[in-house]
Formats: sequence, C-alpha cells, structure tokens
Amino acid sequence: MPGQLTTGVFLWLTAACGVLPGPYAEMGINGYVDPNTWRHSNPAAPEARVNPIFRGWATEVVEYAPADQTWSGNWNDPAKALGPVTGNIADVVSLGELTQQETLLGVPPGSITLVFGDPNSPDDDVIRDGSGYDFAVFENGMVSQVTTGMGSLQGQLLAELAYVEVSSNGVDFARFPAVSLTPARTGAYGTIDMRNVHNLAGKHPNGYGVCTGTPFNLEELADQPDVLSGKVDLDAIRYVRLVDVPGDGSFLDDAAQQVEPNTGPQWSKYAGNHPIYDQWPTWGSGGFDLEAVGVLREQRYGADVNLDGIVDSCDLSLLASAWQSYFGQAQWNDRCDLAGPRDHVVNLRDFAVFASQWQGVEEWRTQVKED
Ligand SMILES: [Ca+2]
Ligand SMILES: [Ca+2]
Ligand SMILES: [Ca+2]
Ligand SMILES: [Ca+2]
Repeated sequence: MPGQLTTGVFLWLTAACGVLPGPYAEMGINGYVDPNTWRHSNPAAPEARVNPIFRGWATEVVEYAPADQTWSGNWNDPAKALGPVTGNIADVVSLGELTQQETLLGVPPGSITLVFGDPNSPDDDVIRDGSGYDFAVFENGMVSQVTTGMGSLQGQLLAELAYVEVSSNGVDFARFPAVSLTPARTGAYGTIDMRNVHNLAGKHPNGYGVCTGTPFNLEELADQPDVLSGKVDLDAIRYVRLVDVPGDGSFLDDAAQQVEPNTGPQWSKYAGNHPIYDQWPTWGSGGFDLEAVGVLREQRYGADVNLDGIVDSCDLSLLASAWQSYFGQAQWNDRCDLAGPRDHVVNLRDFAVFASQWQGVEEWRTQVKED
C-alpha cells in the first residue's frame, strides 16, 4: 500500500535523523542526499545526488559462490554488486539460502568477493583505515509497515544479514567481529530490531525510496591476529567478502570479543557468543542480497554524529540525548563516545571533544557533483 508505505518511510527517516537510541544504533549511510538540505533523498527525486561522502565503488568480482544452484529469476548476476548504489531492490546479486539439512551437512553459506582500487591509477580507491567509517555495504532490506502474527513488528527491519571480511592480498581475510542480540528465530516473514545487530551487513533499509547502507570502521579489526601479523594491511584493503548468515541460529556472532563482561554494568551478555537470527528460510532471491559496496571519504569530525558533514545543533541534541549513558543502556549512542581511549560512557570528556569540533565542516560536503 503506497500511502501506508510513504507514512512508514517518513517515520523511519524522522527517527533516523534523530538516530534511534539503543546498544547499536549507528546511523545508516545515506546513498543519496538532497544538496540543499543535506538530508537523505529518495534516489528517484530530481534533486538527488549520490552522497559525496563516497569516493569509490567496487570495480570487479573475483569470486561468486552462491549457496543455491538454481534460480527462479535473475538474482545470480554478480555484476549487479559493482558500481554506485541505485536504491533499486532488483539491482542486487543474491548469495542463496541454506536449508537446515544443508547446514547440518556443513555446506558453506553463499559468498561474494569484490575488488577495490586500481594499483595503476593515480586515484587509486583502495580502502584505507582513515578517521571514522571506511566503507558501507548496501543490501535491499525494508522496514516492515505492519505487525503480523508471523513475527513482523511494524518499524522493525525485514533483514538478511551477512558477515563482512576484508583482505589486502586476496588470500588472508579478517572478519569484523559481529554482535547479534536478537533473542529468537524470526521465521520467513519475521523482523529484527536493528539496534540488536552490529558489524553485520544488511542492518539498514534500502529500497522503496529509502537508500541507506551499513558502515564499517576498519579500526575495529586492529587487534585481529592477521592484522597484527601484517597479513592484512588496514591501509591497503583491496578485497571485501560478504558471507551470508543463514538465519536459523546455526551461525554465531563474536560478542565475547566486544567488551570484558565483568568490567561494566549490564555487560554480562558479552560473556559468550550468540546465534544470529534473520529472515529464514528465504527463497527466490534467497539469502543476502548485495546491492553495492562504497568506499567512504575520511570523516575528520567524529562529533558529526548524524553524518551530514557538519557539527551543529542537530548533533548537539543527539549528544544531549545520550548524555551520561553507558554502553548497553537504552539511550546509549556509540557515536557520542568521542574521547579516546573510549570508555563506554558519554560524559564531560566527550563533550570537550565535541566542543572542540563545533561547527566543523567536512571537505566532502563541498564536493556534490552536478551529475
Ligand atoms: Ca576508520
Ligand atoms: Ca534475499
Ligand atoms: Ca551533523
Ligand atoms: Ca566517553
């Protein structure tokens, strides 16, 4: 129902501008913006421009290994993952779904590996660990407009998730440590609260006029063994691999790597890893549906909490809403924990950083192209 959908999308965007609170409420990266307002734009709107926070997109597919061998539609064309994001729910390549039996037999989930950058080009858009987020993954998830008896809650995400791995040499990959606090299976038509999910691709909606991607910060991989040994160079990432999570709960997160459970309030859930749940089983475009992966320009101002390229009163109100909260509390906002080393509480140390960046404007905000 278009009317209902439009209302739902509006509510979603209103919430997104204010950043939903919660343990993992990171902003989605807007694929398109209106350069007059710097707010999210429907990709089909005449004023829409690809968000200038992006400086590159995947250029090549080196491996596509879907879990399904037969397809009922054109869902298995890996070239659809290349180039800029479109916001078109059909401009995707699917990774395929595993049945329970296949999972028990140890059949690997579907995956795709993309290449970034051209070593022979002066504008090499290899991915580097700059300040802030470094790249963003676009799936085609949608916000549910209805609450049903089949596991869907209005406002939550009909989501398909994937692990994200990066590599410098195409052989050694480091996987982002994921968190999934979704309590139970969702079923084929069920939704998840995206605030329970971290470091998995597919947690932000993209389609039906909304176009947002999930950001990743290479800094979170700094203590991974292959990074410490030098096999993976976070300043020269040429490969990104998406590995589907069949959402029946057979595949786990890495929550135990996130924080020491005994060192803070409400952190006992990080004593062990959890099953990851998403829409399962899926068919047709089964499994994770990859639309695009974009390389981000550096963000010099962490205090730009809502990622619109300027530190202003909107960001201040977000800081205020997270004030004095600890990681794990309902009003927590990770982007407001600004002062290093991060201490998982939003307090005066963070406000001092915020004040020092007040009215800062990102260089990329001046780079909107008339295309
Ligand atoms: Ca970074
Ligand atoms: Ca799918
Ligand atoms: Ca801002
Ligand atoms: Ca802090």
